[in-house]
Parts: sequence; C-alpha cells; structure tokens
Amino acid sequence: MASKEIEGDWYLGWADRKRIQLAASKDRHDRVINARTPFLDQEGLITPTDASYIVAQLNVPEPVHPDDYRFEVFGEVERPSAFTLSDIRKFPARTVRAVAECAGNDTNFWDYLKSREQGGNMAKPSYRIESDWNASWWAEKGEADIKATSADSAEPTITCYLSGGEWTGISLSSLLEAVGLKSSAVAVRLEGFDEGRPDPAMQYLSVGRSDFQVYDPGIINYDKGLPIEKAMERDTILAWAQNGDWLTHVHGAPLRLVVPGWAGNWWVKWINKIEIMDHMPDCYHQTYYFVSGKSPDDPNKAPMTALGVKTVITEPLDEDSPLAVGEHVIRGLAWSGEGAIARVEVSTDGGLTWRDAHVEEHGDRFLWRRFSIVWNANTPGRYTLMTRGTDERGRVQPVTEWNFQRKHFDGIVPVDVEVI
Ligand SMILES: Nc1nc2c(c(=O)[nH]1)N[C@H]1C(S)=C(S)[C@@H](COP(=O)(O)O)O[C@H]1N2
Ligand SMILES: [Mo]
Repeated sequence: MASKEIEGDWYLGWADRKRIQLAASKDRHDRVINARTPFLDQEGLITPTDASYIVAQLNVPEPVHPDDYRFEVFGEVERPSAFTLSDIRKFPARTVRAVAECAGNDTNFWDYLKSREQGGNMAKPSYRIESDWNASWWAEKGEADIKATSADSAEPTITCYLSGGEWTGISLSSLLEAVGLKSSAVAVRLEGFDEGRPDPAMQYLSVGRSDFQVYDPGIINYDKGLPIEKAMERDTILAWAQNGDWLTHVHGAPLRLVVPGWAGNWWVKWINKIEIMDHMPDCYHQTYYFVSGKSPDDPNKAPMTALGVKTVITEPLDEDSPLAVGEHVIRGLAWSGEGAIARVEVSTDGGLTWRDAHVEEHGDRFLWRRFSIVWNANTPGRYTLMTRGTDERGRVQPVTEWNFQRKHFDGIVPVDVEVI
C-alpha cells in the first residue's frame, strides 16, 4: 500500500510524514479538559507529550508558578515538613517508562462483547478517532446532569484514553523515608489543588444507567489514598518531567504522582498535600467511583488498582477489510498492570488455534510492548483475528471481572476481516 502516512507538512525543510495529533475537547473557557491519544498512528513506545491523553475529573485549576510551589507532608511521620520543587529535585532522581491508561478506557467493549456473544447488533467501538464530536459532550458536562440520561444524547466514545510515557522525578518512598514514616502508616493520601463537584453525569455514563442514587460529596479536591505498599515501591514516583521535558500544566505540573501498573486515576496531578494516614481514607474517587462490585449497592465494593493484561490489534482493523489474498502483518500493543508482557498469542480462526507472535523486548516492565506476526492469508474468506496476552506473573488475558462501573476493560476484542 502506498504510504498513507505521507500527507504531512514540510518540517525543517523536508517533506514530512503525518504527525500524531491529539483529539482534544475544551471547556466553556476554551481550556482543554479532555483529550484522546490516536495510538493507532503512534510509532515506537513513547507517546509524544502533545499527543498524550488528558482527563480532568473536576475543574482544571489555575497554574501555580514553579517558584511559588510548596506542599506539605504530614500525618503519621516523625518530621512533618514542607517542600519546594527545588527541595524535591535534591533527592536521587528516578525515571520510569510506563503505560498510563484511564480506568474507563474501552468501557463500551464490555457491552459490545456481551452483545456479540448473544448475537446482538451493537456496533463495534472504534479506536480510530474520526472527528472530535465528543467535544461538545465534554464541554457541556457539568452544565446539566441530563446529558447522559436523556435518551437522545449520544454518549462520547471512550477509547484512546491511554498513552506511553517517560516520567522523571523521585521515588515517593525516598520522600517518605526523609520525613520518618511511622510504623502506623497505612495509606498515603495525595490531594490535588484542583477542586470541583463530581459530575453525576460521569457516574451515569460509566454505569450505563441513571436509575440509581448518586453520592454527592459536594465540592472536593481530587484525592487518592495510595496503600503504603504501593507507595513504597521504587517505581512509584513524584514526577516533574514527562518525555524529557518539564511537566505541562494539563498533565499535573509542577508535580504529579506516577503509579506504574495502576489505572490513571491513581496518578494524582497538581499535588498540593501529602498526608500519611493510619487508615484508608474515604476518597470519593476510590470509595464511590473507580470501584469494583456487581451493582451500585453491592456491599463488597472495593477500590480498583492494578490494570489487567491487555492486547490491542492496531493492524489490520475491521475498517481495512477487505484485504487482498497474500501476506499481511498482524501487529499491536500489549501491556499489563503487574509487570512485563511475557507472551502474545494470535488466532486467525476466532480462537480455535493460536500461534505465538514476536514480542519486542525491552527493560521497562510497565511500558507496553509491540507485537507482530506475519499472516499468510492465502484463502479467501472471512476471518476473526484475536490476540491474548500473558504477563510475567502468568496472568492470562482477560483478567478483570465485569464490574458495574465497567472499568478496567481488558477483554479480547476480535477483529473481523474478509480476504478476497
Ligand atoms: N488532581 C487530579 N489528578 C488526576 C485527575 C484529576 O482530575 N485531578 N484525573 C485522574 C485521571 S481519571 C486520569 S485517567 C489521569 C489522567 O492523567 P493525564 O491527564 O496526565 O493523562 O489523571 C488522574 N489524576
Ligand atoms: Mo481516568
């Protein structure tokens, strides 16, 4: 196929390729509050910062000047202290490369797979960002709860909320050690300086129904209570840089938390306070939202943490069908919330038989890996392509159980193509 990607501008005097571009949505004040990564167009493993997805649950705060930035660490510690950015930069640095994935990414595939199994006709959600029609939904979010509840309002497409990044900062554990963590410490509550009232529309959207009572905490700061074990892992870092450059405001400058393997909502942006606690705090975004459970009134709801095991076929797509008889490459990305991807299997017959794909090796456990396999499609017909990942812990895709908020989707999504 002629290079479909050569349709870009001239760059530094040379004909250029198409650049990977963010699909961004703005609020009423023209500020970007939400954006999707067109990861199908991405080459390599690190998503350019300008193409990295963005999610703000509350109102995006005013920026804080890095020179004025200061936050307190207090609670179950020997020496409560305040830190500036230059204080933080005196600790030994640590850089981690990891996939960041929003817990709600690909949520509609839960329903799609169910519909497909039952012979239903729900359209397959697409990873291809055709337009920014999502924009108006996000802009009106908060304007009224009716958005997600009125029958005629189309829901936004919740795909492409993930990106691969390189984050530079310090291990959170080195800061906790410096202030003298007490043995009573159970959780580290990180609070952002953004505030707002959680929008019920988000709850309705994620649950897919509106006939239940939403808990209204009023105006809150975004916060999360990280269990102490995860807080003490060396790869859990406080980052001031992304992809070799200073953190940008939308991504949480001056300082944000990076929790490799755990869903994006743990990666607290715009850190304002760090409180060490002797119990798990009752944060809205982990007690009421981003929880597992079979229904909104399930008594066994629990905070969701590590992502499952996931593979996504980036080529070919359903949209590429029909394919010409001959050789094709099936390729894609694979990642896991609990360590490196060890294996990716590919089926071209709807899961009857599987073959091992080539999986690109590298040393970053929480970063996705690219996989590929050559497929000799010599016989015309209809084919169902599937991929299945296994991580270094031996977890096999899919890992995550169905939950009423339909978060952490890691199911196997078949690609349907015809060979002619
Ligand atoms: N302070 C703060 N941190 C936050 C959020 C937020 O709304 N406020 N959103 C969370 C969610 S749901 C996600 S998916 C990630 C998105 O990070 P990004 O915008 O840098 O991609 O940030 C998380 N951290
Ligand atoms: Mo998220």
